[in-house]
Amino acid sequence: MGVVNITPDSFSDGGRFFDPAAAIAHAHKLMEEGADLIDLGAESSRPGAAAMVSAEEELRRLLPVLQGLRDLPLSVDTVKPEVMRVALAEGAAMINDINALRAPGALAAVAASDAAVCLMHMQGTPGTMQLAPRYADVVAEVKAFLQERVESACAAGIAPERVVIDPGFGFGKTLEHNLELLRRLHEFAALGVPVLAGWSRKSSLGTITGKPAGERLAASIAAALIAAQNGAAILRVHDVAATRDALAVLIAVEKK
Ligand code: HH2
Repeated sequence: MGVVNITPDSFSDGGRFFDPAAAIAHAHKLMEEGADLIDLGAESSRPGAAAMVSAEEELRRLLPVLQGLRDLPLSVDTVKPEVMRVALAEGAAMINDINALRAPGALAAVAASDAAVCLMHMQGTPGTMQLAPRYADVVAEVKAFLQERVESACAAGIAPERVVIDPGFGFGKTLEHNLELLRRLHEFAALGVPVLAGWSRKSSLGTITGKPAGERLAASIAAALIAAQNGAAILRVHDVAATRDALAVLIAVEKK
């Protein structure tokens, strides 16, 4: 899954693809590099992000890009049912919700379509989530949350074949929490649906390497490969070509 943020303020690529033509060109580039799916985000969820943008503003950013990329498999990264409904009507293949369809009306919006959905775990909200993340057992708590959300999605009429789960690296988690989740990612297979992992350029990698977001490629690839080895079926990344090369080596080794 290649990331295209149509935002002025995303933590790693904010402003680069705010112009619809730049976003469209970047999505095509990521597909040429080997992405299977493009994740379009029109609202930043970075830690400490200011007030959410309105649904109108999110759609104003999103629509020209969605309409310009009709031929590609698209995921739309949004927490708002209004935005989900429009994205699905425009043909989005997946809704990627960092809020796991908890907003009123979100389950129904996805249930009314045939699209896939990614249910992600987050403790708190983007504005506050990194202030004091706390868990007794991070893997058990994230798993229990995701299990409940998968059950809610199924109860709302979303077939389990349409559901993907994501522990939400960096969303209300310390470095230690993120590492524990990565180390034990294979335990999420017990929920019976594919696992998505997003480590690309995240601040935990900055803490480990001491590098700013623009210099975290090697660290991102290392984390992506560990996630793949630990069972992730989908990797959410900004750097598709380099991740593809790394994955090709893993696949070659595992083929034997
Ligand atoms: N991470 C980000 C955004 N959306 N969705 C899922 N399912 N999993 C993630 O780990 C995830 C996500 C944050 O990264 P980015 O899109 O680069 O930044 P921003 O939220 O600032 O736009």
